Amino acid sequence: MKSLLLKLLLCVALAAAFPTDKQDAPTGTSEEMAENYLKKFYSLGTEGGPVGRKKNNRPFTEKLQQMQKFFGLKVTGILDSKTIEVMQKPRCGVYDVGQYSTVPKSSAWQKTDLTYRIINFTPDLPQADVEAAIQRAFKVWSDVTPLTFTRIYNEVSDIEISFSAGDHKDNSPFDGPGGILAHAFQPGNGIGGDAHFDEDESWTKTSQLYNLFLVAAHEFGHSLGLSHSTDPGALMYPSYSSTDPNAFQLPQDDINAIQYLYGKSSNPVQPTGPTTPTICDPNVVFDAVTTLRGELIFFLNRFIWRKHPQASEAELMFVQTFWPSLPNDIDAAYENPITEQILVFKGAKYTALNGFDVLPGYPRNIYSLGFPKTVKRIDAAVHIEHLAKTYFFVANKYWSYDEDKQQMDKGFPKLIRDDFPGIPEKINAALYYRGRLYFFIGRVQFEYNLNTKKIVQVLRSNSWLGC
Ligand SMILES: [Ca+2]
Ligand SMILES: [Ca+2]
Ligand SMILES: [Ca+2]
Ligand SMILES: [Zn+2]
Ligand SMILES: [Zn+2]
Repeated sequence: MKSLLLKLLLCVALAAAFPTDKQDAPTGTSEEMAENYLKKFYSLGTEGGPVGRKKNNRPFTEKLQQMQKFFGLKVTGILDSKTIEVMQKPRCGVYDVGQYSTVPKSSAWQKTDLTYRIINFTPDLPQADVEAAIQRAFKVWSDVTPLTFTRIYNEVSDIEISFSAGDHKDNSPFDGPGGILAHAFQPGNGIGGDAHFDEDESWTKTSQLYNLFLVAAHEFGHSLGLSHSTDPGALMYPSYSSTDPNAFQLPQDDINAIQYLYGKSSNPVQPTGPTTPTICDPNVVFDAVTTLRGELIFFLNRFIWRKHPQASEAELMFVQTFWPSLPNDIDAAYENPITEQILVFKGAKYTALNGFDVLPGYPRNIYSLGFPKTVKRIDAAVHIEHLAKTYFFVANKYWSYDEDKQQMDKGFPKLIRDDFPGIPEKINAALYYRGRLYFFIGRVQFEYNLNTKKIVQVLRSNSWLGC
């Protein structure tokens, strides 16, 4: 039941992702929702000026624009469907103060050895799993700073951790399942530093919603004095992002923010973290590119860029937002339009996806496709629709797989340079789109005509993303 619900949620989110160009007329309920959202997270109505829902109400429009700017949306001041979609995402209950790259040092603890206490436990997980998630969430921050965190049991600590539902006597009631997941208070006495988790959520230790470690690591960032980041790849981004909890590394944006407050770690090797790609970064090298039911998906470490042919802009999201069980840093991917499956390769394993579902029985071994044991990973894969063949590229060779017979064609591997003259070795990704073949090699792509066996043009890799 839970997985069905999750699927439904995903489908709704995906269906909403590419609305037609016309603005949705906001209904009474979405305006009310938006007003509540801006009151909670953008202090609408608390900074003077009347609160109202009239369309020309300036504070409302200004706050809406502030919110759109924060989330990198088009700043229109209009409650369009994209804005509503972002507002409906589950998130942290702490307000989004604005576009700060740093927070004032005065908001930090004036000591580095901090204590925490777990006041109560959620029934969703065994106690040991809650303890492990919380310990690991603190380690995220102690790994990159001089901070230490010691658990105490019988007296009041700096960071008091509790699970509660609805009103829990701090003027910031929780809201039932979804919506606000947790909140935390900035450093200080009493409630300062404390972190509260909404017991109406289901807490997990997996990539199922909601992973306690990921949410706790975010909340402890507030407990230490951080505010929200506008970087969609940052841990301190306000909305919950499904990322692989096991592969989690603190992003560089968060490292910079916490080190500004507390200084660097005493570790001789300073830890660094992943950065979030910007759409037109000329240095972008894609891991893999595939079509997905008319859209294009560009894999890039822990992200995908998703581009609909009718949309002017591509959307950046975590790989696991689409496919919770898929790993980061994949090697190759292709869509078989007959089976409507996407095959995703990493190392000697591959997984089949049907839309947003991982098919049962996967991952499988690539040797079941007919590769010799000498092949440890695939550089790129592409399906050529009118031939019903899939080409796999490995170093300077390629294989041809017959999708009808479900076997490798005889006489392969062949040398890439013999059959694709002019195409360099070591292909990063390949795509067949509207009758043309594209080879992505480093920062560029070669558009290739299969019939004439000629390179048509050389483009920048990210020209697909509107760059
Ligand atoms: Ca909630
Ligand atoms: Ca619960
Ligand atoms: Ca690749
Ligand atoms: Zn937060
Ligand atoms: Zn609270």
